[in-house]
Amino acid sequence: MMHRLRHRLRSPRHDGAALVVAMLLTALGAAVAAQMLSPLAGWLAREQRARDTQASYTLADAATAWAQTVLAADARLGPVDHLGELWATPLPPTPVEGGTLEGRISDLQANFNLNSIAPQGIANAANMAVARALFADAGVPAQLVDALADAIDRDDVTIDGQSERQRYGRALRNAPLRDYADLLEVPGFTASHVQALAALTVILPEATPINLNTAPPRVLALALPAMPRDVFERLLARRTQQPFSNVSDVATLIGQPLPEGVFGVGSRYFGVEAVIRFAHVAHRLQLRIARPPQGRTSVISRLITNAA
Ligand SMILES: [Ca+2]
Ligand SMILES: [Ca+2]
Repeated sequence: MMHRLRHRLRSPRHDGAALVVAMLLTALGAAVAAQMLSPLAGWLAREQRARDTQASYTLADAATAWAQTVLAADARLGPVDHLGELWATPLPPTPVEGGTLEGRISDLQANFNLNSIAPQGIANAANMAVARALFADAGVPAQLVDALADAIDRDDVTIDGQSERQRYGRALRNAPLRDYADLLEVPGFTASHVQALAALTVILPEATPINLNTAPPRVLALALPAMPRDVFERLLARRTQQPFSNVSDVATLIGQPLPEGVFGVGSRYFGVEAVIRFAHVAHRLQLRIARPPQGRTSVISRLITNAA
C-alpha cells in the first residue's frame, strides 16, 4: 500500500503538471505572468488538494489495516482485555508519506450497551437494573428502562404482562437498537434523554458485557452492587496493578456475588479514532471493529469526515 502511495505522489503526471506550469510561466512575459498567476494558483491549489485527498484516503485504509492488525495480534494473547495492552496505547502523530497520522483504539465494551437490556430478544432483569442506575444518574426517568426493554425484546407483551400495542398505542420495533436515532423512536424518550444517554452508554449490534478492566470508574460505580468507598478504591487500585482475568476475581475482592451476564473481562467490539493531515486536507476517520472470539476482525462501520 505504501509503495502504491509513494508511486502516486511521485507519479510523472504530478511532476509533469508542475513542470508544465513552470515552463509556461517562464515562457510568458512578466506582465502576462502576473495576470495568469492568480487563476493558475487556484488551479494548482485544487490539484494539490485533490492529490492530498487521494493520499489521505490511502492513509485511512492504512490506519484501518493498522487497527485490525493490532487487535488480531492482541486476540492471540488470550481472552482478557485491559488498558495495559498494546491496543490501548495511542498512536502519536506520525509522519507518513508527506502527511501525519495519529490514532487511538478504544474498548466499546467499557460502557453499558443499551442492547444488553434484552440479550437474544429476551429482557434481562440484571441488565435492566444496571440500566436504571445509569438512567437515574443521567437524569433520565428510570421507568423508561421498561419501555426500552419492551421496544428491544422480541415479544409483544409488556414487562408487566399487558399488550405492548395497547400500552404504547402502536407496535414496537421488537429488535435491537441500531443507533441513538432508534432510541428516539421508543415511547417516552426525548432528544435530551437520548443526548444524556449517548454520553454514558453505547449501542452495539448484540448484547455485550461491561468489561471490568476498562470501564470508567463512574460506570463501574453505577453498575456494580453498592459497596463501601474503601472497597471500591481497592478494586480500582487492584485492576491497575493486575487486570482481572475473570469476573469471580472481582466478586471475591468486593466480597459479594456479581449479577450473571452483566460483566466480563474481555471485549469483542472496539472503536478507532484517527486523524490524518496533509498540507491541504485533514480527515477524521471513525471505525467500529468487531473481533469475534473465533474468527477474523471485521470493520462494521467506517466514517470519514473533514477534520479541523
Ligand atoms: Ca487482550
Ligand atoms: Ca417487545
